[in-house]
Amino acid sequence: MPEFGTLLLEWRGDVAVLTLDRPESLNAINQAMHAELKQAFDAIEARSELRGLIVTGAGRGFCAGQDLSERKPLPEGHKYDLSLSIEENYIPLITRLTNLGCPTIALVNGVAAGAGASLAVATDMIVATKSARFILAFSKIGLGPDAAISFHLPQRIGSARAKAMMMTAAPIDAATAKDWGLIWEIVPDEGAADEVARLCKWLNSAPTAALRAVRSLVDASGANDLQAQMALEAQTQKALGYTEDYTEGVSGFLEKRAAKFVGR
Ligand code: LHQ
Repeated sequence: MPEFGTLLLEWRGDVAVLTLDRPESLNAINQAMHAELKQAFDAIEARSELRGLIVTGAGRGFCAGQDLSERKPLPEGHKYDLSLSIEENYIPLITRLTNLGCPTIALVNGVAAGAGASLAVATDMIVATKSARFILAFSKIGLGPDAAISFHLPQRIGSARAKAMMMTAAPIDAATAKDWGLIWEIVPDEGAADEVARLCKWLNSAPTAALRAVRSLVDASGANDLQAQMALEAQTQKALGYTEDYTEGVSGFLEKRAAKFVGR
């Protein structure tokens, strides 16, 4: 298991729990964290049995986005090319997260701002603590959205709310986020650790291939027409019908017992 300075990566069974660990800056993503995120994803992707990823933050925040202390204005006549960091860091990060062969969950334990919100929204499912807030802070510093939030957010909450969130940078609390369908569940602030344990237990006993199929199908639905989507569903069920978990699921039902899924 790699040792990190800005992250914690632990395994609970076959579920990876990735904790952003720079609480003094609300887990803002600096260059060191970007580098360690790459190593963490190398380790996660290399796992032979991978049944889930939970991303959360240490301390009172989830992630405050890009570390702005690394973006101090340059001397007169010099400017940063912001596309470089996006192409080198954020695009690979979101690509790897959304391509992972298991369900991904963000446990948003406090403020999620800028690219921190983008990271949470790129997961399959968000659980947030009661005091969590989502702030699309980009416009506050004169930037547009990045790290795929302009792709994912309108899909989740519709373009009117997504545009207003991104233009105003207004903090959206957990209750509103749930009302809008951005998050699945709210847990008490002091219940975050228990929730991680509960989610790990569920993911470690879930039919992983079937959950992975949910993401593939839902993600494909935006670009497919009805016939293409139904054909994809048929092909997906064909593949799932050959899995150990399908055989076990049906046996469990017929034998009136809980199925014991192995994730394959
Ligand atoms: C921070 C940060 C932070 C460093 C809090 N950096 N220290 C951008 C540029 C380039 C390329 C790619 O993409 C991007 C994407 C982006 O992510 S742009 C958006 C960047 N993030 C922001 O603009 C958010 C900035 N932070 C805030 O607005 C506030 O801190 C929020 C609303 C998140 C939380 O407010 P509070 O709860 O009042 O906490 P705080 O402001 O007191 O922050 C606590 C500490 O964390 C503080 O440090 P200090 O030494 O004073 O205690 C902050 O400076 C530090 N911090 N965010 N992004």
